[in-house]
Amino acid sequence: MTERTLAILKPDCVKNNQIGKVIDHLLAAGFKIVGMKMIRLTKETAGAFYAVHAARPFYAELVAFMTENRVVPIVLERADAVAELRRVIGATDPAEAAEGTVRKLYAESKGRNIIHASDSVENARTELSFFFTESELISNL
Ligand code: 3AN
Repeated sequence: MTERTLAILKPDCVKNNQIGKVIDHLLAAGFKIVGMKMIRLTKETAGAFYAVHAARPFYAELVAFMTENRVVPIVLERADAVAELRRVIGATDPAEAAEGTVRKLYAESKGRNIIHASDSVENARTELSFFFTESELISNL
């Protein structure tokens, strides 16, 4: 079934000029871009986005990293988008990510891992509305 999911190109991706390469990879994997913007997260907005991780030991590091440069939230559409994007980006730790995945190709470490992807259909819905209004995501006729 056609689904939407959220990717975020993280500050390391923006800083290293890898936006184009990663977007190319996603398009080649059959995703259609239906929303995209470049923004700078604040400590408050990054903290709210990652609120589920608030109790984890790496939370402060994660919020600091996500605010160190601009990020590019992207809404992606295709069949089984949520599961497919998780497969295409690879494991959280690039050292454990499968060959040919975005994180294996471009990421540096578990903390600085280039891209975020929603991990469930329900979370995708919440995360899309965190960054985009309804009118920004209207389907093309
Ligand atoms: P994923 O991004 O693959 O869904 P999660 O949900 O386990 O991974 O973690 C959310 C984010 O927290 C990761 N993208 C990563 O940037 C960061 N993170 C996860 N584990 C660690 C860790 N052990 N040390 C530093 N940062 C981490």
